[in-house]
Amino acid sequence: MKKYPFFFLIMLAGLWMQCSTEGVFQQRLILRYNAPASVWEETLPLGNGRIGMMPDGGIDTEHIVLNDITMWSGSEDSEAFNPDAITYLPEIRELLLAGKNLDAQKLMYSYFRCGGKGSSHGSGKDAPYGAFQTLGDLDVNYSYPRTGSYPPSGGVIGAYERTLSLNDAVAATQFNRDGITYTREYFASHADDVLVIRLTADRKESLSFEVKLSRPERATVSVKDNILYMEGQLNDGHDGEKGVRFLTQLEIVNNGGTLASSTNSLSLSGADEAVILISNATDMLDKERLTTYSGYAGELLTRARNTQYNRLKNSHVDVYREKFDRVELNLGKQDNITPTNERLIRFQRDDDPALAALYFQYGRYLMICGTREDNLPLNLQGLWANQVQTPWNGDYHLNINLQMNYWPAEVCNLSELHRALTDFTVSLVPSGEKTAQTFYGAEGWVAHMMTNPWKFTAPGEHASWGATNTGGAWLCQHLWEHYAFTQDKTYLKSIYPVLAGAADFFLSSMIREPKQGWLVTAPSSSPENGFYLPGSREAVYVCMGPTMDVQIIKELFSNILSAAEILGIDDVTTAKIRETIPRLPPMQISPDGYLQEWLEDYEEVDPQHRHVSHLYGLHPSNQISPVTTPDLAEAARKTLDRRGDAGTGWSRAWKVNFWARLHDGDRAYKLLKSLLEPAYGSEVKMSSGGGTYPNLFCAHPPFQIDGNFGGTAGIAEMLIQSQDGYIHLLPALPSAWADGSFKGLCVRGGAEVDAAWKDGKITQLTLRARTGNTFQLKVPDQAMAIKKNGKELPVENGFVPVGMTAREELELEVVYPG
Ligand code: FUC
Repeated sequence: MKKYPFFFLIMLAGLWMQCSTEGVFQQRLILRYNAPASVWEETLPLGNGRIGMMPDGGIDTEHIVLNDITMWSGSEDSEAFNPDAITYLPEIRELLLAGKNLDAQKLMYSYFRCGGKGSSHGSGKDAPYGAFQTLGDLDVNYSYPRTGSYPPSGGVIGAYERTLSLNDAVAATQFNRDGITYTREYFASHADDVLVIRLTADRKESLSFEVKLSRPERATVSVKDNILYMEGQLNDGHDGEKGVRFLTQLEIVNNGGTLASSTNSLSLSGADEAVILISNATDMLDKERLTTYSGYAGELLTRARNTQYNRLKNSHVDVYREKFDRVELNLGKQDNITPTNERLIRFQRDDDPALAALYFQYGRYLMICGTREDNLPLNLQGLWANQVQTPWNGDYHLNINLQMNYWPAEVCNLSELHRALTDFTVSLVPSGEKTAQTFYGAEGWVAHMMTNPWKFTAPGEHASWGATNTGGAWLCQHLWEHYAFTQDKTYLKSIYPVLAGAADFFLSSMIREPKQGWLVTAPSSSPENGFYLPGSREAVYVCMGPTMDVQIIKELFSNILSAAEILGIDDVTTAKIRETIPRLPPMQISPDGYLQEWLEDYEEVDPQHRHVSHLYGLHPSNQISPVTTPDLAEAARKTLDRRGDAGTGWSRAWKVNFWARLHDGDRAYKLLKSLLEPAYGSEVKMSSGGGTYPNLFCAHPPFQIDGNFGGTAGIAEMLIQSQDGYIHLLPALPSAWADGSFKGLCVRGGAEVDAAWKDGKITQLTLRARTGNTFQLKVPDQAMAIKKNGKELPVENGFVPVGMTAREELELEVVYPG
């Protein structure tokens, strides 16, 4: 190897650091704490999309919560398809047509609901519905060498730090105890599919600890040949044998010291170094795996045991970085010294732009670590749970929450991870068809307000939230968006029948409302808000044609027509859709100037309700825009003012996206700030306490991961938009982010964009086409022209058409006056 003088290397390192603060290289992105976690919401999440762990970094004892995304109790529930419900449907509809919503609702509560126990109001862990559950707990008891000082083993602790590097998905705990520095590194390998913890000390023979595995219920722990086993079977909810079975294996690979075992623990004493390896598998997705689940857990462990720690770590980092490094966001120099919990508190005063960038990248980190193509989608907890009865069963709520989890997938350059959701949607179809037939005598497929890995698609047991029947259709938006960003026609062809099936349900089940003759869903509800009928103070939820349903159906219909055109399809469904679109209700503005949430201008039970369902048309759909529908945009603005800026974590996150779509950067920023309000406590609250925990997990409260992804998507919406057929750079840039840069954000039509700006003006712009296409670029505000190779490009109505071939990279110059 050529030898470089030392000073040259120093210069290179200096240059690298300088560049890295200027955004040319990925910034160092670190979550840092100066004490062990005292509650779970301070622990640091690690994961590889299938398994995960959250260590608390304790000094004498360490508690590490373990997770597997397939740890679901329950099993398929044929009782959910309630055969009697349909006999009440004509009467419910008659009552709705006569304006007797309250009577219709009473019938719904009693009869038009899933059969069986449904979700058991979020206590479903022992019911067929089931719950996403923690895998268990790893507890480590450390003992430390005697120091010889007086008093002996003083246990003086110094230089404690606990970190999570977003750059390489590795967490670390380090401290000095009585003069010895102890270091622990933790990661959930993206390459070898095991959990890894390495312990070292800077003095030989200083490492001694005992490890135990446990679980609050349904687990047996044993030891054989110095391997710790934890195995069990979850409740299938039917007193049967169908529950998910799991097997965890743990092994210590030691350098020096003595390894010993008891009936339920392993211990090591006086070692120089140790690596704890944990593997886990369940039989939920066995059919798709080559081996059985128990064989798989053993295989993973054997492979990891035979691999050097550094190789394990390097290959993990390589696989992870391939995704993480696709996107950069630089809003200022990162402060990697101040503890993250303090930065979070200070953010309310100092507006540290770099913290917003860290939060954005944390959302991408959580997506890369929480989901993967071949497994279940991220649930309400993502992949991370510390309970066996998680809040709301840790399931898949389809009236905002599951969808929000995947909002960043495309724009944040993690398109392949969207497949977890799109494949899951496809898997709901057979159950959804049965639900359409059983409850409505309708064609196609439908999913209501919530689902689980057992493909629950029936109406929920409580009509106030369970009646919404556009859950599946909302998921179909994601099927289309994946195409819009990738332009993958083979994929589009494969999902076309799913879109068409969702449309068939509405085409065959909507009824004609009497006043205007519009076609509407009935019965339905506007998630989860109620209203008063004139002259009554009783809350009503059940209605016909809530605005959100109409918007979702319109979008589904128009996506199908676009897909049909691309694929050259012209069939009965497309013909019916063309006929039906003009018969759907329009969006209506109330006499007070709000966008109406329901067909009628009812008074809401809770004007500040966390759901803002009728603005689905503003975001995630594009039916309301300040450019194309200014009146509706103004009504949306008024609606948001009336709803207020508070709410649960995910509600605040959605509002960041709304204001970004209204091109109001400072208001979007205000909402982002409220999303980042420091939160404590894990008690369920429905209208207060939303914000962000010390580990940057979103607080509903309790912890619910959707707000993290909604926040990340919201930041992306502030920087780039492409929903209206053109690329809009910095559409909602807040004054707090006057200077910055990003790399690798994606737009519909199939391109990546890099941009830098100063005082809000674009100073650098690069487009990278993934597919050959013509991209319409909106001339940025205040700009005069856009140049390519020094030559001005022609402008058509404020847009510059940029034709590109696949994989072409283009540098453009934005010219401002002066
Ligand atoms: C819906 C929301 C709640 C919560 C729950 C998981 O019911 O209204 O706020 O997010 O899902």
